[in-house]
Amino acid sequence: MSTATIHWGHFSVPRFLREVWQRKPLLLRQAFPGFTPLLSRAQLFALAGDEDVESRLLQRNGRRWQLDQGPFARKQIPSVEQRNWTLLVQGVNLHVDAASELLSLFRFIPDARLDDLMISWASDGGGVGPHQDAYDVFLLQAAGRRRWRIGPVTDPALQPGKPVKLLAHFTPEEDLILEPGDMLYLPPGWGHDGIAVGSDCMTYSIGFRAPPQGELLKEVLWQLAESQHGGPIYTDPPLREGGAPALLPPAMVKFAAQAFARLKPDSALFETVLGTYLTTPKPQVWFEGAQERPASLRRACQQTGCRLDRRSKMLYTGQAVFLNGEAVPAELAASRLLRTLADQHRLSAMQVRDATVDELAALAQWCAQGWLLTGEAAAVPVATSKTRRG
Ligand SMILES: [Mn+2]
Repeated sequence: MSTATIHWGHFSVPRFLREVWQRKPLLLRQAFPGFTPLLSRAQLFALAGDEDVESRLLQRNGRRWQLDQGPFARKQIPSVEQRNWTLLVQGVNLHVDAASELLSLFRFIPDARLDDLMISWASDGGGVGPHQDAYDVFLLQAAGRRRWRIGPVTDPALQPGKPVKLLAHFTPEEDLILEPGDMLYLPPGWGHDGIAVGSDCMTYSIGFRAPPQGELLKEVLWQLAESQHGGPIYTDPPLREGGAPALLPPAMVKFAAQAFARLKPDSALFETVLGTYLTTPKPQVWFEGAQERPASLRRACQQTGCRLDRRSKMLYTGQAVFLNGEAVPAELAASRLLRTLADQHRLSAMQVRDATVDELAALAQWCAQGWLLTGEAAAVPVATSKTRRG
């Protein structure tokens, strides 16, 4: 697949960011003219059979919904002729280079917001029902047709007793049919209900997560607590024998409150927490390390350049560089070369030749861990799906 560009029509990236992003939906007809699906139906179903891939199967029978979690053997997936079911495959960009390349077209949004590419396949009538998400999402129609009914959510109440979150009272404002190559953008909290019109409907959801503040706070507090290394241990105040052994000692409550009051988070800590948290690979991600020795990996980087593996996540701030859940060592924290790698996802042989000894050692180390690819693998990725099957 040649990764085309997004055809913005009357829009452009700057105009989209100024007028639409996080504000209102936008339908881009033929955003990808002549779009060819990155995976066939058979390849997608095969991916859903892999234990390292997150997948779900949702079937509707009248008002009854049934949700199952993958992996799915082919015989567990209903016949494509059967109506009203959909298969959702999460994180396709982690497994398919071409999907990762497609996501790179959306890097006008900060990487820190990017979640994944989910592919849904639906039989006639299939869909996930009316709902809203805490995501900005681009819904690219890859094959077949899907009818989208969209509208602001005025009542967030959910239908009781359903295995998925379905809006109880959804009043769509717009009714759209998307054809292959069309793309619909929806801001977070916008209600939507997409139903396959005819079989073989494939929709690509490019999701940008809006993390809730409480979730980030949880990470900050967790890391702050870790940095205390346990701290002083609790000692009893003078005890007197009494008739209330089950009473929680007020001194212990005060002791916990003092520990909290002693926390002095500075802005560097918040950066470290977010940088490591947002680059931590998802639990089902694993890397294949390289077998070569450090010296030959260094030479390979210098001769062919290198690129980030599609599963690697890299972010930076003014003070730090983060890769796959780790901050780089202090001597590399100011590296411009590493920031270039983070922004471009690759370094040319010429760029690597300017690397310092420390930078080159780090690149070789990451190659050894499989976070970075070099040699032939560093060349422009080809559209191959993952070969390993669980
Ligand atoms: Mn959705």
